[in-house]
Amino acid sequence: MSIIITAFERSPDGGKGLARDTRVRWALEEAGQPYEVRPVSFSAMKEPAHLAVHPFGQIPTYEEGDLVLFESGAIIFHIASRHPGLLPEDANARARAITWMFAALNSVEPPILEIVTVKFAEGDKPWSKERLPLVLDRIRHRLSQLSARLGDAEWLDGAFSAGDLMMVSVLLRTRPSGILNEFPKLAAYVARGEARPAYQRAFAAQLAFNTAQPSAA
Ligand code: GTB
Repeated sequence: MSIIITAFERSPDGGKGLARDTRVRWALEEAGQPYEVRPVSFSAMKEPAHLAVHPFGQIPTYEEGDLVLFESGAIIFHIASRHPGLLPEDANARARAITWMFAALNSVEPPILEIVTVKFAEGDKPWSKERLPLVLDRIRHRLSQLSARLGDAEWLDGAFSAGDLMMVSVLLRTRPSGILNEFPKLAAYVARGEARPAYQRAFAAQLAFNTAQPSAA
């Protein structure tokens, strides 16, 4: 059954891999699953055809036969559940890997996303400049806790898992802020994720997609 995901027609990051289709591409590459990409423009995202696939008018989505999914976490959990390589066989280790997926999405990503809110959505507000250092300190607090837990381990809990895929993807969102450099163990952890051949293929694919010349038609 062929897999189709959606991605920005042109990501605002110009191919830096920060949009959430990259994490889905990465999971598919780790699982050895071929996929196609349907580009969606910002305006098309809010049209009924795309809203039927994604109720919030966003990317990424995932279609496989009559299965239609949205939310990168649910998509990656689905891929990891159906194919070997992203979740351990042992039931307890599997539960812990899933816990790290949730931790990435529910405890680490939210403070990081506040940077975007404060800089862009609220950038013109008079209190925005004062708020930014508070947001950065909240991120620092969470990253220091994560760094303490990771310690000198290669991955969060034994072998690389979907938990690491999600955590590395979330941490990559801090790259434009430079804050990751304050946490050498986390920076090295992210570098290990980026060095994985599956990540490299996913990154190259989204870059090619975002830098392709528009067709003459
Ligand atoms: N919780 C959802 C999930 O995990 O799938 C969130 C999905 C989401 O935020 N999608 C964004 C989107 O479709 C793209 S990834 N936005 C358009 C809209 O809401 O209208 C977020 C994103 C966008 C751009 C960059 N960038 O340019 O660096 C990085 C991340």
